[in-house]
Amino acid sequence: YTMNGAVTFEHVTFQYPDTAAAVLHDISFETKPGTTVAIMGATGAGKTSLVGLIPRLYEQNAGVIKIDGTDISTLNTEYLRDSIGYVPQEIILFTGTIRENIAWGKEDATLDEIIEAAKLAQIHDTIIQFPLGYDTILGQKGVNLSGGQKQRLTIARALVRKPCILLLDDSTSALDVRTEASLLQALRNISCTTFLITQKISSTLHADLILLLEDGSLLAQGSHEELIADCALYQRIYES
Ligand code: M5T
Ligand code: MG
Repeated sequence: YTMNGAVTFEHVTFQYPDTAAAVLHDISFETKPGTTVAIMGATGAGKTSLVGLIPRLYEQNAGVIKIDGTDISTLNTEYLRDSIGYVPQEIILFTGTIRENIAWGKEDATLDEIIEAAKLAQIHDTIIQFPLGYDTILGQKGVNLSGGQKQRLTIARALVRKPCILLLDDSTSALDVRTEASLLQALRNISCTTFLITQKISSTLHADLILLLEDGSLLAQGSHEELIADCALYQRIYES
């Protein structure tokens, strides 16, 4: 079957094997398929750790994580990671063409699939302005992209695998508000459940669910309107 991408955390607690204290405490939330979930919180709050549990990069110590109602610990990890696109916080591009960089990890991707992913990631128009287009070489020997262009290229790399769930770890920090909004809308249109780690209020405004983490705990969750009404920390972030 293919995933709908409804993710549920039930009382999830997590500690890295080599650390003394838990970095996530009793996290519970529920997402609907195809929606946008923004994850906010100060540095070290546990944002990267939380999304890493979804493709089972780590195993939680307590609690249950479900996708479409199925406990992910019962799912084949290869299947799970095939269905989940992960754009890590550290961008990795290599010397090679744009086409090769997008297809990295899915070398059998056709040019049509690469272009489709680049369009969704809002980077196609930039790519076709280079004289060599998708054959443009990146890196020391070639073109140097801006921070936001690199981010969108790595998002395209995740999208070429046609994920049902997309994890964006700070991957839109360098994008302007309009480009980010177009990206999120494009992901909604293909019904891809999107977890967006962000420090920007502009990204949370259109999220269906905002998770606000503080020291590994879920301080608040809800829509922008709900958090503005109920959560003092969110109000402070909004006003700053
Ligand atoms: C949360 C610790 C980290 C922090 C806490 C990735 C990682 C993190 N930690 C480890 O002990 N080992 C690891 O491999 O876990 O860290 P985080 O989830 O990375 O926090 P964040 O993503 O909210 O922070 P940032 O800076 O990316 O905004 O105590 O030491
Ligand atoms: Mg992080």
